[in-house]
Amino acid sequence: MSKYQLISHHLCPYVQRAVIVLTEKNIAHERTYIDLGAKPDWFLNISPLGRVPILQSGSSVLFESQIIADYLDEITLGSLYPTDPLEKARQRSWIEFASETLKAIGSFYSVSDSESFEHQRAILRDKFLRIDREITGSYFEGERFQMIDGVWGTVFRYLDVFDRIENFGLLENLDATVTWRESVSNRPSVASAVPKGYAGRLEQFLQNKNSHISRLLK
Ligand SMILES: N[C@@H](CCC(=O)N[C@@H](CS)C(=O)NCC(=O)O)C(=O)O
Repeated sequence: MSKYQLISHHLCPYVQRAVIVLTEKNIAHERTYIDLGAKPDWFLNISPLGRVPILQSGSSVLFESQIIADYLDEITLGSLYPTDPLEKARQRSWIEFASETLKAIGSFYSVSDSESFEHQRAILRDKFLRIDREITGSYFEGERFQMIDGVWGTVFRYLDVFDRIENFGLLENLDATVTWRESVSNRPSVASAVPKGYAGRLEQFLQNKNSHISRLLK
């Protein structure tokens, strides 16, 4: 049995955040996928917030994806953060912004009428407009893959499915973000962070939402 067990869900972007660091840092681990619609008792017993990811190491339980990702980064060589404390803090600010962008994506695919959908589309577009100004290379900062790139890789993955539905113009004229998205999505740790059949599962999930985007999917 591996030292680390990651309690996961097939579609969860926060789980991917941990998986990307486990892969980048070559950390042996096992993953257990659970059904969040029928959470097992053993999971509810160990997960204080009832959410994935959970990282178990012996009798220790860690929760909250960024805390897990930072711990895995700290116990291995070659940090995925800049060494300068101010630059590190700045990147962590934009990591927090990625979590807010994931919430905006959740609203974007959940609203049921076209007016609310357009409103959420504008909110989401604004998130990309803001991050676009911060990018300084083919990765977020220069040419080195860092923690922030993996985190935003989990955001960009949604766009792959959205793009198959329609051009929502989320990245229109945002050339830096378009390049960044491509570099990050091609990074092996990011590309392999989801289980087989991910895209089909996400489409099914969106279809079941009974929202505006569900109707566009059909
Ligand atoms: N802030 C948390 C968010 C994790 C999260 O929202 N996980 C979702 C799946 S993507 C979950 O477990 N939801 C189940 C629930 O809230 O009941 C983190 O970064 O770990």
